[in-house]
Order: sequence, then C-alpha cells, then structure tokens
Amino acid sequence: MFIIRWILGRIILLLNFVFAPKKRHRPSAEQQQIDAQTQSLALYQYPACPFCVKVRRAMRRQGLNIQTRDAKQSPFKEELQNLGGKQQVPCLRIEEAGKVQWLYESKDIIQYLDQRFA
Ligand SMILES: N[C@@H](CCC(=O)N[C@@H](CS)C(=O)NCC(=O)O)C(=O)O
Repeated sequence: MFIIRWILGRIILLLNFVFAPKKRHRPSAEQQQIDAQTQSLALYQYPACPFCVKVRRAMRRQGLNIQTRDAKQSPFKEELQNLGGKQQVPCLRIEEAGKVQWLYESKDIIQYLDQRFA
C-alpha cells in the first residue's frame, strides 16, 4: 500500500512539473505589495498530496509567494494538530490583526485566495 501511494505521489509531482501552470507576473511594485500581504499566510501541506498540489497550482497562477510548511515535519506537524485542530492538509494559516485562522479544505483555500488576490 505504501509503495503504491509513493508511486502515485511521484506521478502527481511529475505531472505537476510537466504541466506547471503559467505563473502570473505583476509589475514589481504591485508584486511587492502582494508579497507583504502574503507574509502573514502559510500553507501547511504535503509535497505529493493531490489536494495540496491543486492549491499550490492556484497560488502559482495568482503569482502568490506563500510560505509552504511540510506538515509531516516538526514543528509544523504539531502546530497543525494542536493549533489548527486536525492533521489534515492542505491548511492555510491566516494571521490578520493579531488573530489566527486555520482554513482547511482545498476548495475553500482557493476560493479565499481568488477573492483576496485575483
Ligand atoms: N477535502 C479535503 C481533503 C484533504 C485530504 O484528504 N488530505 C489528506 C492528504 S492527501 C490528509 O490530510 N489526510 C490526513 C493525513 O494524512 O493525516 C480537501 O479538499 O482539502
């Protein structure tokens, strides 16, 4: 079972690499403003998880430089479980005005990013 999942994961990564979406390019002043905003965001994810790949592709299409955190590794694994509430990826950590929100579900994360940055 593990080996099948590992092979599927490699196939997903390969397809994602070969068919990488076009990265959005903005004028540099505008990109700097967006980068300042995305500094308060972090994506907890697994590299080969298909739902995480979907979110990373959406980030690339929007030209969003959001930090990715491997939720299989410490301390991110514990942060996700203890502060987010469950060990499920992808999860977007959103910090706004001192408040932290943990947004699960790839569809909801993409919708949030599209609404905020499109
Ligand atoms: N409906 C969720 C599904 C996410 C999901 O199933 N993620 C898997 C990884 S691909 C997960 O976190 N499983 C729990 C675990 O690995 O501990 C979404 O669209 O984000």
